[in-house]
Amino acid sequence: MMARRFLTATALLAGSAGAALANPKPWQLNMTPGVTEMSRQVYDLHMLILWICVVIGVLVFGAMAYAMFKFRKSKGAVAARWSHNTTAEIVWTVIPVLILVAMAWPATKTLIEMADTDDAELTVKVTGYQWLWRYEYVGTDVNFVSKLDRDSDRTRMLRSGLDPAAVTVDGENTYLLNVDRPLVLPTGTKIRFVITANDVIHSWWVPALGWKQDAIPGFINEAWTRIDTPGTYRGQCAELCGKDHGFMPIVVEAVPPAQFAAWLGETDAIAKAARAAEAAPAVAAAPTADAGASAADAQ
Ligand SMILES: [Cu+2]
Repeated sequence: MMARRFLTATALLAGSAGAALANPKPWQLNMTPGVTEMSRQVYDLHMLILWICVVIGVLVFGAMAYAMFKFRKSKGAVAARWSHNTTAEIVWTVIPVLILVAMAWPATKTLIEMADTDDAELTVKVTGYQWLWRYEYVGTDVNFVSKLDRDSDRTRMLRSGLDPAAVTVDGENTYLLNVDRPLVLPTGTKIRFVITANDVIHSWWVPALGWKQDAIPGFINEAWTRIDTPGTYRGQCAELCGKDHGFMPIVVEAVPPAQFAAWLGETDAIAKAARAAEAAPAVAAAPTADAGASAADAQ
């Protein structure tokens, strides 16, 4: 186990720094700072509010412990008899209100920024299904489903006898965390997601991007990202969506813009060729009378 963990750690170090920072590791505590400006803002907010809670906790429990110890009955302490103190009541109302406003201010600023999908350079439509994802690059013919990879799928079968720890990619354990076709995205580009579902509610969640967004049938939700670091970022469906909810992971492959443009161009050309072939099968099969007739009908 130790050796495996060491191997995993080495592989992560050898891989892209972004991925090493962003993907969860065994026994990891705390959130990931992620690989986008927004995910870092979310992380910083989380840390700020965590520390505010720690300070309040220490003060409140410290005061309680001090009072219980210092004014204990065995020392002859006698309880005070008064029941109201207007000054104290104002103070313990106003101070928490000020603290809440001080926390809500930066949180609201981040939420407003997260909701602003204007000026996106690329739009990807994400559709959740039981139990896989469909990705469409709006404005192109690139449209594919992304589902659990074969290794994980075989291993998860009841009584498969296969070892989940043996499902790895480059030394990283990817059991239930890998797909057959990842979502390829460019780095340094504002990408808008329009997210919906075709059957029940799912939720598209990649922790490294800093948000999750519900995929709801009949609704289109929006989100956006701008990924700083190339790498492979893994996520999962985050809304209980049926018996295979745990088997519809998400993989984002972030690549530099030039590499993305080449990938998109190539994939689009293949998709267009496939569509053309699909639209004209009867023409290709023209020698038979039936096919000839249906081709003529289609004209
Ligand atoms: Cu789901």
